[in-house]
Amino acid sequence: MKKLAVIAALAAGAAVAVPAQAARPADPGSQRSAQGKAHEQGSAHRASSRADGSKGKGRCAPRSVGYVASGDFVSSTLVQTQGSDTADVSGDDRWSGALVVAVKRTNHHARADKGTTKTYTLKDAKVRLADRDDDGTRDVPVAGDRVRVQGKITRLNRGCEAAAFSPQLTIRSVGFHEPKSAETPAPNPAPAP
Ligand SMILES: [Ca+2]
Ligand SMILES: [Ca+2]
Repeated sequence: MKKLAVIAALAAGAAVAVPAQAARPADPGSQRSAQGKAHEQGSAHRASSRADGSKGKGRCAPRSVGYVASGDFVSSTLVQTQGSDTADVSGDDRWSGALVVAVKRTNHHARADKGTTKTYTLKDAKVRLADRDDDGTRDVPVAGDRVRVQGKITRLNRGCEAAAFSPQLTIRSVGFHEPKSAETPAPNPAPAP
């Protein structure tokens, strides 16, 4: 009877042990897959933190740089928005509206507009008009006058995600001058053959 009981116990033990052994090979596999998942999550996390870094603050935040362009005045819809009540003071004068310029020269940050006819939108910008006839009062500009615009434009550093970025241009001041050809004599024409 005792023997049988032992055998039964062994059998029972074996019976218990078999599923345990059968289950064991699955464990390292599931551990591996769990490790694999953890590893994948880790690299995904690193990748997302890289992506966040390229979009967020730090070196990929848009920064403001100087914008300077000059060329020929084409047309404008500028109206004076500030300072008209102090006719004897021009420093407080501000103008808003559209200003169309045939851009000929630019600084580095405005180079994309060189050679184009660009419409600038001004909001309370300083505008210095030229005294075309030297009578002491500044005059309305005419097409062909020289004009120079200055302001700020936002840009991204090289290597930053630029797909969703559009530069913001703010013109702060505009200066008009008479055409150069009216002030300086034209160069001598080439002698006829
Ligand atoms: Ca004024
Ligand atoms: Ca004048």
